[in-house]
Amino acid sequence: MSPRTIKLLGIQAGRGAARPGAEDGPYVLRERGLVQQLIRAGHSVEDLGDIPGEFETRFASAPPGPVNHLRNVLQVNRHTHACVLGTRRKAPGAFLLVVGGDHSLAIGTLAGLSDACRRLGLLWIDAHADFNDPATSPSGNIHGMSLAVACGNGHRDLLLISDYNPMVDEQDVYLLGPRIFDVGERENLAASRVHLLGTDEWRARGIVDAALSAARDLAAGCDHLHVSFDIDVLDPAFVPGTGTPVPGGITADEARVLLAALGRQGLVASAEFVEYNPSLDQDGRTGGLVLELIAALLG
Ligand SMILES: [Mn+2]
Repeated sequence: MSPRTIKLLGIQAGRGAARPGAEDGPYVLRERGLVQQLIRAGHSVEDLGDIPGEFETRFASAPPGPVNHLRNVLQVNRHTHACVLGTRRKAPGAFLLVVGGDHSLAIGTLAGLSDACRRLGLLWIDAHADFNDPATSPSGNIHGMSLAVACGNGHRDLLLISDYNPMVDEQDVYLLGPRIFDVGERENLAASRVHLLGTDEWRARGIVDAALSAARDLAAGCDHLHVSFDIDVLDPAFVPGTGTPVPGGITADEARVLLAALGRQGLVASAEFVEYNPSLDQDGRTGGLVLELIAALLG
């Protein structure tokens, strides 16, 4: 990607997940030189810090219910919505880079982006579909519901974070890489118009070719293209530091080449990297790879 102004936002969301630790992702990525890396690549960087506000972000276990930690996840995502919307309005030409945090944070980023643009396009790259609703979710963890909420299906209070419902039209979503589904989630997905390429089909069509073609298709109709990259789309062999690993994912090389191709194509206007969990990492290699993946997109 050619030199840009990058607005960097950390979202220390931890209570949408099943295990503690993802809330420390933004801190550790900064400690390991995320900002300096972007500057070395020639970009002008404004680090907006983490989401400000008076709320608890550290993980806590919850008695399982239909929507765990709803109040807290609402607070984090309302603040995220305001922060993303304000940033897009003040600096519409800047690239917004979000680092998480668990994937529940996408509700807030997509709400903000949706309210700031005319028509949002979304590449959701993930081992999971995150398409559960409170009735289909076996765990009640909101990080498995965030794409469904963005598409207009979920707890009412979450849907209301954005001025628009849905935040993104199903036909403007490409879901790449999922390889495990809950039963009701699979039914919801089958009934939707989301473009779905599971890992095997994605690889058969070409990891890079299929993603570039999806991005081109979205950019033809949408005025803002966002990439939501859940690092668990990679095989657990490459990312021990993530909370819900699923065997059979893409390799580190495939992910690097994919993101570099998307960066070169120049259609992506914002991206988030989520579900990096430093407390589960081994020898810091997941964190190192996340930095490499960000560099691949923005290098
Ligand atoms: Mn996810």
